[in-house]
Amino acid sequence: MKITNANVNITSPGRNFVTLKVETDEGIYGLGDGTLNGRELAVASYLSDHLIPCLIGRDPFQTEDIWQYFYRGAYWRRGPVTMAAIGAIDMALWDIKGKAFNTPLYNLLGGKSREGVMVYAHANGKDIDHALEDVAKHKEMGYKAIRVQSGVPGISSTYGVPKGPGRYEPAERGLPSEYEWATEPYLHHVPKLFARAREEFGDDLHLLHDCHHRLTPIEAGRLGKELEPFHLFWIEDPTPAELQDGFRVIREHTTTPIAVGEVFNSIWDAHDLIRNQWIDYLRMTITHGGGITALKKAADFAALYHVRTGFHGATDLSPVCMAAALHVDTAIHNFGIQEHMPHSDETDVVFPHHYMFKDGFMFPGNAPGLGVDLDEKLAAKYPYQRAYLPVNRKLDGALTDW
Ligand code: CS2
Ligand code: MG
Repeated sequence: MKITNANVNITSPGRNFVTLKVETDEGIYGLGDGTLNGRELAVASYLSDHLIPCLIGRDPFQTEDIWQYFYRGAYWRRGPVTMAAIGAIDMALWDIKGKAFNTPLYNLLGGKSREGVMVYAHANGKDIDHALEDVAKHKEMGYKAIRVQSGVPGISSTYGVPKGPGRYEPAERGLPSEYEWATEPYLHHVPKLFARAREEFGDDLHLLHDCHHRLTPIEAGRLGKELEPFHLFWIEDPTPAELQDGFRVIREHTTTPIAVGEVFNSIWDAHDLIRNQWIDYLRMTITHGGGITALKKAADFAALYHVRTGFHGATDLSPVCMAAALHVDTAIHNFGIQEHMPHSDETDVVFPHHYMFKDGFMFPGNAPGLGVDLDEKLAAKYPYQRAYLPVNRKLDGALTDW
């Protein structure tokens, strides 16, 4: 089989997505997600201008060699743009392989290690009462694990909480908006939120929380320690992770499990975190981490150190990436949990898919390959719209991590 053509589709059914379609001389095509929230066009250009010309004519079954060709062969390694582009190609090639063998992707990755993939939902509210109402709603929908974020008194905008009515969506159309941040009110507030959550929902529901890179290691240690009585499933991104050593400090102070990795684009970003057992869950994204080939290796490496997976599944990853994550989740032994932030109906019809949700679990479906398609005619009705993630400032105006 030979790759005859590849093109990049950019569409915005509710939000922007970058999708690579790779075609072959046998009429089989594969899809890959290359969406990088707020930087979509850079990945599209990297693919169209630099990678696709080198892809034409290759055998799509050579997933390992093609991955190495674009990673090692570029001389310039890593970075979110490069790795999202490689991730899109890798995903599309695995999709082709599954379709060519007429089998769902998980069968090519080791088969089924489990029947269903436990997912966690997002619950949020402008204050504790509203956040807990939203938890009740998601529990009613069958979720066994729920991430809880609430507005913090004294801070006008908080990560994870929509500014108005409607679902939370991190990217906003137009230029970046500015959020506000203060650590002390947040640290006072979060233990109260989870005390109330345990009081109302008992011990069985898994509760999670995302700190979204905002604390120093010692502040994260304090938060983790104060949350111990409420036994969270994890706290996520307690501190920015460029300094992997920072997690040693957190570990010295708390037994609350830690999840990190949605902004990583290489296993080297997590190398010290994993081999020192400073984290419990690796949250890399199949797209941004370089695709299925790279993430399967990362998960196998993490398994040696009792680190499980909790792959990123926000709405800025397209249904193509969601499907890829569900196939990997189904196949690997050290799966932990999968994030599930449902796409809008507009997005779902542009990307018809076989994966499904039932009673707190998701299933990749049994269609060959990834089991996701792209309705190109419909996609063309939603042209790209400039959108950015917000930036964040402390109350004195200093820029801080969003
Ligand atoms: C988040 C994301 O899903 C998560 O845990 O941290 O919503 C993140 O903010 C976005 O993916 C950024 O693009
Ligand atoms: Mg997160």
